[in-house]
Amino acid sequence: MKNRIVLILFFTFLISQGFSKDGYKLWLDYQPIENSSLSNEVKPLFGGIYFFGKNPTYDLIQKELELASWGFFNREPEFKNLNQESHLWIGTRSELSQFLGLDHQAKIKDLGDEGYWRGPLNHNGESHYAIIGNTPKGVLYGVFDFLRSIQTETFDSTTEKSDSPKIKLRMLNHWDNLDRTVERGYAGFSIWDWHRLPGYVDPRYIDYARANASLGINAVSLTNVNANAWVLREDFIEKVKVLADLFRPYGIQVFLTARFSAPIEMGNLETADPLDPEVRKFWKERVDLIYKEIPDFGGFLVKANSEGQPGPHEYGRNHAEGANMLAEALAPHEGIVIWRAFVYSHEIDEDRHKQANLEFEPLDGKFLDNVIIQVKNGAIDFQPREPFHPLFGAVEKTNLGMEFQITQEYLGQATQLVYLSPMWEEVLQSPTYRPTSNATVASIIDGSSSNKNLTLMAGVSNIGTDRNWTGHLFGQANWYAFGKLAWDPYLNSSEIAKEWIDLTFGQNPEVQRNISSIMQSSHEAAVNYMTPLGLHHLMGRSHHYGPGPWVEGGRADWTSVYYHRADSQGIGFDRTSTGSNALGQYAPEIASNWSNPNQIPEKFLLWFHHVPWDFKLKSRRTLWDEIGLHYDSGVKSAREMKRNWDSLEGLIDAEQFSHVSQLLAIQIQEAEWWRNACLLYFQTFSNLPFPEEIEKPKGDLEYFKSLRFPFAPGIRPNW
Ligand code: GCW
Repeated sequence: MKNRIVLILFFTFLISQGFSKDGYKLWLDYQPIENSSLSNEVKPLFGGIYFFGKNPTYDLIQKELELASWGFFNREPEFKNLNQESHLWIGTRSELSQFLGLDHQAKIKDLGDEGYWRGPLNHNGESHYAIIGNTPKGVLYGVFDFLRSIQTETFDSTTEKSDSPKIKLRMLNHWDNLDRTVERGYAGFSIWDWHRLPGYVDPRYIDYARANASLGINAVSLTNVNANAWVLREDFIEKVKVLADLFRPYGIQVFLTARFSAPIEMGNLETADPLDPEVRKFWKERVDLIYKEIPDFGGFLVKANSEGQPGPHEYGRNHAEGANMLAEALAPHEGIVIWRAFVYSHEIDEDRHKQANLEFEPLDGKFLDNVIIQVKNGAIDFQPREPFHPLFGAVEKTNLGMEFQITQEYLGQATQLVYLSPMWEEVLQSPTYRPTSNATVASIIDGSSSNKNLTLMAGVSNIGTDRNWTGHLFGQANWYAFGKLAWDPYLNSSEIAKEWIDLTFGQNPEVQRNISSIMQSSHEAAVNYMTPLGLHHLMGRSHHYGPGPWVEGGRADWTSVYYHRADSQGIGFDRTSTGSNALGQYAPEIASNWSNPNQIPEKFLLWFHHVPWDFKLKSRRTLWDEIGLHYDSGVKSAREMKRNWDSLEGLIDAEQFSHVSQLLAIQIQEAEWWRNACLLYFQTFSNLPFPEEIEKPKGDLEYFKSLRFPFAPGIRPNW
């Protein structure tokens, strides 16, 4: 007993001293530098820092360097004058112009507003190390990269590095409600403490901004796309202003979601018709009011005419008329409208897969320049794996942005370790064949093949009030990878993972190898035990937690049976020309290739084809057997992930170890539950025995069907 108390006191002490790794510090945990040659190289830089200017961004860079110096060396950094011994030079190109040769000047200028250059700089026989941007924001990004290179032990004072983002808006979308619940949030409540704002400023806001800035995330939309007009009231704008003021020096612009019916709800108008002069006046005045408080306000993110949200269709107007009305109000202030393409209507009896293209293709060329259409990565809804959305490449004149979901609504929520970057990479690297023959999704959203300047990658946030921000420690890796890909959509997931592992778990090669293999296999594992071979939308109704392939009744495209279409003959959704022909919305190269069930990549087979149970796959096995093998292999991978993790006991921080180990045990149970429930259910259609090689599904289908989760997190209010 006494020993236990001593132990508890010891842990409490560790936590209070910040020794224990509870995840709060994210990837910005500046640990002592153990490598002595690196330490010798870096220490003098922290002993002689010189800023070439003064502004709020430099003030916070200074604070970051202080934090880092205490972490790396357990001592205060020294800020010097130019004439004293200054080793680390920090400033913009114009501030340093007299020290830069023409070639340096030109090189840095080309990096644009947000790019940075860092490297050795010699002056009067003295060598310095300089971090230079064209703006303070570029400098900030350079400093974070410099600190990261120290943390990952890749810093080299003799080489130069420059970088600049490929996408203009790199944005988090919070689905946070004003009552602090978070739609599809699995990490506690919203970090926006609206009730205590504007008076109380939670220190978390700063750490949130630091984390985002360290990745180059430069925009956030604070509120749920299922919007509440209340946030546009004066008292709430006061609160938003506090956040905007805090985020500004970190280079982060604030956006809000605009509820289309706000003119009725708060303007006492009878209509929200976008062509009505009073409605236009309402929005113009509201926008002017916001900009008076927040001069660099980003603009509005809008979900309209989708899942019951109000929109222009109520008034016989189209998306362009709706978006343009807001865009006109925002244009004088250089604000933009981000209009979501996630639309599907109750009335239209078309495969939901087709609806965005049906609504947006005819409007190509009708949207104002400050409108960007935000498109989910796939046409259905953030499923464990989706083919890329057919709107990418289908319009030429419209600005298109990407929407990924960082929060794991359909991918294990916060109980499962699923590293999402390989999934995003797969989408980004997909060839679209349009608008140019070598175009990929990445080249459309970074503007290089689509010739657009207004470019965007948005990620639906997985952040909440949990001490470790994301519920599952590995949720941090998804936030991290999203930021990295938004900066450069051509990056490689395993390299991103490596960097995050370095920053989170340190340098031990065995630890790195093991965790990297866990992360890299995790997405395919989840696809296998949830929805292999192109199956989709099999999750439990509304909360989307766990399997529910039997879900039927009510609105068809909210059920599982609508998507898998299993019957005694076979399974899958025929989206070829004999079915819904959603495939016809892709470029002819893709449509013709994928319309053949023997040619389509098998990972998409049942997404586009209804296939007989005895159809032979490339392995020469039947579809039924392959379905069994895939579900089973998913479970086996989950177990392998835990075995790998457990072998790290003693090599990593005990708190991190236990947190993940416990969650992996849950993940195995959930994977088994998925496999058992889905295979037993599908067997009622196939009437075939399970393949020999697999562990036979256990349990009772009726029991699985009877499970209910009314208190699962993240459920939509009134849903
Ligand atoms: O994935 C679905 C979610 C809804 C969400 C919607 C959307 C915000 O289940 O909760 O609503 O997508 O993206 O608008």
